[in-house]
Amino acid sequence: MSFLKKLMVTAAFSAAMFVNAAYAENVKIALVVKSLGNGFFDAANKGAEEAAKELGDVDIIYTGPTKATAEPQIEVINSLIAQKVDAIAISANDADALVPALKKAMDRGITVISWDSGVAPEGRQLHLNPSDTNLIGETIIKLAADYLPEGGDVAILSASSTATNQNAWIEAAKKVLPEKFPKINLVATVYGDDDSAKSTDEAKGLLKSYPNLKAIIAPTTVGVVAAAQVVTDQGLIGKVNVTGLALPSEFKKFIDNGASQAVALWNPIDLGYSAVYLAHDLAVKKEEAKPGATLSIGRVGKVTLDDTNSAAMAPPFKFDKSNIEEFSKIY
Ligand code: RAM
Repeated sequence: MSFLKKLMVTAAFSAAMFVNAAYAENVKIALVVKSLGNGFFDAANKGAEEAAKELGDVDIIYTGPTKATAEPQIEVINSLIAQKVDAIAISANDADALVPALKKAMDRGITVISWDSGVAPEGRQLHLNPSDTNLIGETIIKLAADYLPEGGDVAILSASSTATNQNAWIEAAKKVLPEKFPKINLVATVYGDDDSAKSTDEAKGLLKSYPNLKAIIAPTTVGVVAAAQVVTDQGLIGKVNVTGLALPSEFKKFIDNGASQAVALWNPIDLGYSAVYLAHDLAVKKEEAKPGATLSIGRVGKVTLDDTNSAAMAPPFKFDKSNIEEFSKIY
């Protein structure tokens, strides 16, 4: 073999080695959701895949339990530890119950962040909120109050009773009620567990127990659809306004038929994108999670961590007759 040929063969061989090595070193990021089959999380996964493509060295494992509870989520975490993933980005079904399993993951060198629904600080390196918690709390009440000038009874249909995010929003909502919305009377909070059937039953139960109910506020994309369907089926359009946090693609028909005047949400695609971006940059040690740190998240911009290593993204966005059509095509 001529010297030149030898050189070319060696070069090709090393290039192949390099490609293999690069492939073997792809950062494995598990996007763990509260439960599978939820359109909100499927939209977040779209963003996760987008970030993976942009970063170029990421494999996404999109996973979660079938029910939105802590126990099966712990099993998912343990299996990801066994698979030796590089990072876990989780939307938690319980702030505390997941901590031991996530601590074990961190002890093994796995990067752990929470997003959407948080884990207690000792169980993760950072938490990414979709938006400011107090702002979301106030928004969900305002969405009902804006269409109730005379005030009246409202009830909350939440996700699971241990969901960190919904519980924080409801607490924030209750705080602003007396001062900012004195005519709004919150009569009950019930839990549909982000399960369509349970949410439907709970919505029916509210309508039965509170015949004067003027609005159902569901700060969950699963619950809000179930409640609007019940109001539609029971011929209560115009009497009970359903509102809360909804995915435009799933909810458009209830704005169209009048079961709801307006809902709100943030961009779930951006949220999934950002979670993966942050998990990646911590895993490859490009960024460090510490109070006060400002972290870059690609096309989404930057976030700054507070003293609990939490950050918040953009304000929620309101959807009504004027714009839901447009957004329903995006998420
Ligand atoms: C449901 C989930 C999720 C929440 C949205 C608004 O899909 O409970 O955690 O952020 O609603």
